[in-house]
Amino acid sequence: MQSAAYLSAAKLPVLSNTCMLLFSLVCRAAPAADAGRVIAIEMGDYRFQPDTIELRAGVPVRLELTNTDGFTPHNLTLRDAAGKLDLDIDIAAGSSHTIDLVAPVSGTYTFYCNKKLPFMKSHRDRGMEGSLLVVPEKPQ
Ligand SMILES: [Cu+2]
Repeated sequence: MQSAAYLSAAKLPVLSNTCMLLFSLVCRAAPAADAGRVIAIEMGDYRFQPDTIELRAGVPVRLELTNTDGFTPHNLTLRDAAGKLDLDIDIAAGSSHTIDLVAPVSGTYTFYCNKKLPFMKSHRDRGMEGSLLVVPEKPQ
């Protein structure tokens, strides 16, 4: 499945208008890589791979989220206190979803999976968490 963030709201009711606030990704190893970049994130075995992603503020990048587990649903939740980032994307086992994003504000954000079965540790508590580092749009 593939859709821009602003189009996915209909398919993902949990994604609100804030999805129009796209955010960009720039890999930690190559922060200069910019628009048009695709970052594949695998979700499986209670991990995000990679679990550290560096983005450049204001630059659109595509995220390809893939749940590599055969049975367990996962999720990507990413919110900041100011409400500029508000993602809550469920990915069924064995499924993928693509989203185009732009991070508007530099900073460090935590993303995680919000899944939890009753009487079990949450996926986040089992380690399904990562860091999103958004660097300023122009190198300083
Ligand atoms: Cu999960």
